[in-house]
Amino acid sequence: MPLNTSAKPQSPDISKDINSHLLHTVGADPGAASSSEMMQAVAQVARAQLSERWVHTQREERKHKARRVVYLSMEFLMGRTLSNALAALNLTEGAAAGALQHAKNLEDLTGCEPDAALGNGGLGRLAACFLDSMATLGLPSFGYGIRYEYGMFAQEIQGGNQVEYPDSWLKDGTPWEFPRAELTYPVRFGGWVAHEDGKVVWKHAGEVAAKAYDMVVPGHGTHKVSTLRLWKAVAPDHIDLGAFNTGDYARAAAAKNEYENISWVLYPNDSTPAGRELRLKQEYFFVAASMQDLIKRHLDEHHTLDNLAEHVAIHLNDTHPAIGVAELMRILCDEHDMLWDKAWALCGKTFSYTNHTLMPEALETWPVSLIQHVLPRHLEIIFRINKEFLDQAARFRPGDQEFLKRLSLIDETGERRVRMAHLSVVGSHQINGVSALHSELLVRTIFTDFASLWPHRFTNMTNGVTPRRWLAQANPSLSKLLDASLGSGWRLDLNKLQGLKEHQGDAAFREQFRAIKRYNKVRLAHLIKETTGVVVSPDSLFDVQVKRIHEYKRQLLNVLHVVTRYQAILANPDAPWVPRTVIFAGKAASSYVAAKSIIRLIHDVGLTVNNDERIGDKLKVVFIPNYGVSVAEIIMPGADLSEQISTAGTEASGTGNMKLALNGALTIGTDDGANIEIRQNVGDDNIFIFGLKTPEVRDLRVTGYHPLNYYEGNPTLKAVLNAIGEGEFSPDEPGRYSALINSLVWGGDHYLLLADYASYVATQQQVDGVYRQPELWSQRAIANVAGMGVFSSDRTIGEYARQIWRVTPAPY
Ligand code: 26W
Repeated sequence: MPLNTSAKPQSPDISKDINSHLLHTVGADPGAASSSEMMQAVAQVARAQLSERWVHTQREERKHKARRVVYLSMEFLMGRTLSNALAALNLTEGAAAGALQHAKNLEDLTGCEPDAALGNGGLGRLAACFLDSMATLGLPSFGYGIRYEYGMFAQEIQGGNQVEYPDSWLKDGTPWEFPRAELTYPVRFGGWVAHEDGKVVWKHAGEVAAKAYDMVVPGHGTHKVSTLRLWKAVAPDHIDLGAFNTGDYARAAAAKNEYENISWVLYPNDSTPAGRELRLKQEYFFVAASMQDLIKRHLDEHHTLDNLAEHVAIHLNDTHPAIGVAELMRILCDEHDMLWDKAWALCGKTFSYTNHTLMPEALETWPVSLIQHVLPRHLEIIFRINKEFLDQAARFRPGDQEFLKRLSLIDETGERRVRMAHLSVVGSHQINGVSALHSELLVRTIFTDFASLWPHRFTNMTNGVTPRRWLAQANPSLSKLLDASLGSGWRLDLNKLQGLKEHQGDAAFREQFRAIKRYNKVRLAHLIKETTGVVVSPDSLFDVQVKRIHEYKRQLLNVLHVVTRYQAILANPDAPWVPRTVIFAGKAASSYVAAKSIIRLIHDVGLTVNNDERIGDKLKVVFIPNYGVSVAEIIMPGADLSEQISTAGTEASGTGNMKLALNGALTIGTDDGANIEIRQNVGDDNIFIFGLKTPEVRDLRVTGYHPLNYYEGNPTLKAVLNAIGEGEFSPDEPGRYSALINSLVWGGDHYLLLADYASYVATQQQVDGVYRQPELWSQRAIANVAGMGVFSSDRTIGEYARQIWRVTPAPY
């Protein structure tokens, strides 16, 4: 009997399998295989085991008629798969040994894999963390999305400007997908609706086939897996055969493209919904295919739809799949002859919805005319849902026409539009925000009227991140220290990190912790050198802001501080400055002019500051290009300071804030999103909170905000804004940033940068003060890691499973 039964079994020797796959699957000489060929061979070894686990999981779930969760999401930012799969399958050491036999490191192999970047930012990465947790908790689950041929664009910087390139992640194929040729469903569009003696028939005008490709998501510490099923649009076989037969191949190919373009590209926009027909078609395309798939599975197992709600929970990741509410009604009523009321009750028990943003410009609405054109039957269904809903609401508050107007699924001001958030709310039994503050703001602002009708529908599920990727995989050095001091259980129970509190006071432990941080900073410094050419010192404070570039996230406020510091160092070069490296990364939506201008400004400031000999190592500014999951895995462990500086009330949650704190960065942030809960969990002394709070932001806007007063009243701020606005950092084009600066001083400064500036700069000085005391800093950094247990996505998914989905791990 072994003493420690929880000890990890030894990782098996897989060198023979690797060689066999090199020879038989990859088609490469095992004696001369490249890193990329090795990566493919190792991936094949993992793939075979994933396949076994998938088959087993499906078989058991069928046998137990398990209740499942279906997670509908337009975005899944999966990143790379190999390292995670090896860890889950306990193959890491075996793969490393196999690689070594070919004179390679495992990192040489894993580095060859392109990211699956099928998402824009936080929402997409959250979906990927959730799949990891669903698999790990053993929840019967499917994620459904789109198999975009081109994911999030690749960002290059040319002359300080962002340039976008297509992300052809599939060009060399991927070892991770399982094409399911037999799972192909028709998805229809357009046409008109015939009402023939009580029967409704959608006379569609076009049809495309949706073909399933599965990615297997392995759980950790379990053999259970989750499935990510992605749909590819394929022209139906019968299209324009006439053109082919007459030899008009070009016309036939053009027709084919018209269908297949539906799954070509991810819309690279997280700020304003693209009001384009193709986007609406994408939304309906993947929802319709997913619904057919889940209904087929349900009928195979249960032979009736009457009990659908007992066996499936469908989750809407934001409003992007909201058309699913109308689609389920259409399937039940039109195709299965269910009565409307019964179908509607079933729908309401099945759907739940997460809102990820309060920003009015990001709330999806579609012109009624467009839905009429693309989905005429769905529009009728939406109108009927709306009518019955408004009748009910009118009984609740008789005579209040304004109330009904605000609640309506149709926005009647100007061009009539369907409000997808309203459709999601009326169709769901639970609606949640993604942090305590955000959920509270939802019921106080955009959903107040709904909350007065249905207070119990609204709830909070604070976001989380998977510790497997964001600690175990991204930070092997810290993981080793944690294993040695706490045991390895934190991977599956992140609350175990609390045990670090005991070690906080131990000088030797702090010393090791600092050495690990330094090692990770050296790694990050290498990446910076490689990608930007700038040499930075790992002994400087690494001050990190990484996220999509957006005005509300206030990268520009960070730049204002950088310039403040630059001017202060020049004015007082001999003061005991704490050397800083300010690190930015993130993509701007291609059409977002102000965000792109901020990227350019960061580069211009960097050029000036980094090349100013009077400054030296006291200040460096770098922008790491092409931010994505894999780049983040290097940045998070190397950060000292985490910038979370959105205007209070604008960042729904944030998840980068969690990844950074989990890796021992201290946060400088506003009272916003999950920062508030991070503060509660790490303690007030271990975080730097500054700036206006949400009610103060509201009050200031109501009483009248005058940015000019801040400009005139603060000479330091004035000097900074003047320097940027007058071209000190763009001498070749002095007016380059006048619009950006004018939007602050004269244009209303919508996100209140000037109002928060003084508080921000003062807080940055406090940061320096603590950083000067390495023992104190590392004590606080350790307290951050120790307090992050609650931000595991396992906790989040556990809450969703219990409170919203009522799904439990199948008992096998
Ligand atoms: C097409 C338009 C579009 C696409 C995506 C509009 C808005 C979105 C998302 C809501 C953007 C997003 O990623 N939101 C982020 O979601 C994270 C996960 O909940 C939160 O942590 C972030 O605060 C939120 O900005």
